[in-house]
Amino acid sequence: MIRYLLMILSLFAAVAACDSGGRTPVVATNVVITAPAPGMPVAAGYLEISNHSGTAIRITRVSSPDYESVEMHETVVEEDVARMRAIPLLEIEDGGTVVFERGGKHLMLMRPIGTPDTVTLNFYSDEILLLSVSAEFTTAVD
Ligand SMILES: [Cu+2]
Repeated sequence: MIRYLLMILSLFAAVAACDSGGRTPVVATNVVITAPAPGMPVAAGYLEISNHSGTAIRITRVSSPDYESVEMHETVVEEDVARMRAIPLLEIEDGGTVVFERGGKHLMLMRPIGTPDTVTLNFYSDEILLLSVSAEFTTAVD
């Protein structure tokens, strides 16, 4: 059995281009960052992103001050073989939610900078910061 302990230190959303009246335009929930396996320079991130901005948003880039590189990936099964594919651009319609989860879309965090125990993820639409999320690593226990 695998048990995941999650502690979200802080969770906040930056202001998107067309915020009106104090409603949070882009919201992240269920943020999970899995601790990397020993000796592996890669961690995975899962979360749900909901768009309440009043217009479609396009996530074009994800970055982190704690990792040299963050990519959006999707696991697809082709001829019974699971493969990962990079997602160059992710559009979320107004009112829509995109789910990053095990076996589906996920974030790959590559090459840690130092030894982070809290990870911040920044989601951009070109140069506009849509969402910033910070979470501790989960601890996976077999
Ligand atoms: Cu991947």
